Amino acid sequence: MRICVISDLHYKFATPNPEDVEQNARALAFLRTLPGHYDWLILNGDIFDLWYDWKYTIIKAYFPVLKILADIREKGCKIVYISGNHDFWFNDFFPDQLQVELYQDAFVLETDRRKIYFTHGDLHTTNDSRYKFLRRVIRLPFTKKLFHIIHPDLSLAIGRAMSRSSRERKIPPTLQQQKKEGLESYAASLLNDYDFVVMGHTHEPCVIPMGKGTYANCGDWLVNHSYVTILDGKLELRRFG
Ligand SMILES: [Mn+2]
Repeated sequence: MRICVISDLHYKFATPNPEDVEQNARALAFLRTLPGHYDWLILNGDIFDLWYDWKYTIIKAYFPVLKILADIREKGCKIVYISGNHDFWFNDFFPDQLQVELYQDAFVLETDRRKIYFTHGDLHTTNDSRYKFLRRVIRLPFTKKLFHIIHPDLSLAIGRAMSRSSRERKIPPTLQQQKKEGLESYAASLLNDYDFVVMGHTHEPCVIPMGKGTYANCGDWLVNHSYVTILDGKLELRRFG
């Protein structure tokens, strides 16, 4: 089996500065290399900077990405999408239009004598009860409904401001360290039962042998342009370009 794992692309629906335009373009250039090359594509969270699909509406700036996902599906590759902390408000678009399987927390795949655990990782930062509370509130059916009933242009303007503020807020080194250590210790706790644990969220690519298995982090597409492949049971961290 040929598996490709990507996370933290943070594809923007509004691209006001040249850096964002360049990031989106690079992400697309990479995605265009995928159709026909894999059996499984695992989208491990934070692919879009914000996702919402309304009853009759999707976000048009995402069309190029969705077109490539359709091409990937057409070549017979299965696509699994695990939500991150930027993309969690899914309705029926992905399963109905692209036959993408959605998972809120984690996905397990057993293939080539390997048991693999995929999750974004945002639940596993240590000492982050504030975020865990916020995560629960933001995923409540009521909050989702609220986003649903205001006009998409307005809800996206709010969403954009929120996602920008979370991005521009400098992550203090201690929080980044807590993220990294939290994810590593969560991986360690799983690696007696799994051969590979693959996460994202820290934006720091890594491959770390632990216990009987390996913890890998896909990194990100803002700085590292990195991703993970598992080809016939062999895991590798790669960089694009
Ligand atoms: Mn994240």
